[in-house]
Amino acid sequence: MVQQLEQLEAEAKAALSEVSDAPALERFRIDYLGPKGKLKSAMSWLKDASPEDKPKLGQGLNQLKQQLEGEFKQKQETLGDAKPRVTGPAIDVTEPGDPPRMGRVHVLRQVIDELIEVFGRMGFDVAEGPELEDEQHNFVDLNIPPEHPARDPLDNFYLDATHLLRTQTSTVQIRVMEQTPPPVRIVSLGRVYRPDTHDATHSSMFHQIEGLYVNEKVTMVDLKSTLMQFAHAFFGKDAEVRLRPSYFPFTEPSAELDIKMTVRGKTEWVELGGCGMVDPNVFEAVGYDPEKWTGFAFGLGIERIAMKRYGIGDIRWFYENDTRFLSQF
Ligand code: FA5
Repeated sequence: MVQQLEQLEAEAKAALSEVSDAPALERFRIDYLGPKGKLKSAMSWLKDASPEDKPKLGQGLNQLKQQLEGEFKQKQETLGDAKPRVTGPAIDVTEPGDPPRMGRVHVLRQVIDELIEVFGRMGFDVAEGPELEDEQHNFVDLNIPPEHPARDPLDNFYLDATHLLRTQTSTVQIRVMEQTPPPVRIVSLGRVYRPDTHDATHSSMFHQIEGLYVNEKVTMVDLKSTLMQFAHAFFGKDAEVRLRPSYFPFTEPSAELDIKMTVRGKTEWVELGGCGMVDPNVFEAVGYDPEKWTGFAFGLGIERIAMKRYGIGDIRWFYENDTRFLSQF
């Protein structure tokens, strides 16, 4: 057994003396000093050794180990790091990368785009107006008198005595008619602001779609059939439309648009917004001849439309930027 040890020592030293570069040194380390190396397996001789040989053999093995490790270290210092070096970049460029998280169009923007498309097919152009408005466009020209409760400062976000964040997209009706001679056929989609208390169906910032059609001999039939076409195109051919009498200062007669739909097995009438025939006072305010021109207008809440379309239970989810919600659309 002692002889075996001497043989191992001679063999290891010869192997080490032949090492001339870092890869060879690493091979030596694996062959002799590694966990599956020859020195490790030589340790198993101990259990077969006779009691009198055992201490000597143990000592010899330890000495050999220390010696080889010492010489290994020395060589390592002269030859450099013996561990296999990764040549090239430290990352494996052939590995498939983490797929980038793709963004997507916000559900409200998707609905807005679809509304533009649906009304575009019916001949409506898209018009835009400012979110920061003056009282003239938000109220006066829309036939909303100074004493009307809608003008209460507590019901509006006023920025100074005469400017406020628009409370409705009806302002764009005025801006378009001021600049365009009739006939006009536009939709306008955008943000509006009201200091409403936040709950599942109310937000202080939300979106509306405004529609305005002015021509000769326009009637309620045109209004209802346009809204019906929209409902069928957007909610499916089974959607039913109902106009419920209502009041808006800028339309006469006025109505609320309800849509009958089945949400999670429950059929109900859902209010989407207001509509009516453009009030002659509005035509006068923008310089249209009310004796000649007739028209209809409507203003619908886009969040409400989206909520009904997708069965979304809370308006606040649109604005929380929670990708678990947004990625569903
Ligand atoms: C108007 O804003 C009128 N300008 C609509 C109109 C246009 C009538 C043209 C006639 C002619 P109303 O205040 O009802 O009407 O609002 C319209 C819709 O906006 C509501 O039916 C609802 O869908 C939505 N809406 C109103 N307030 C909120 C709110 N706080 N949060 C979310 N949606 C709202």
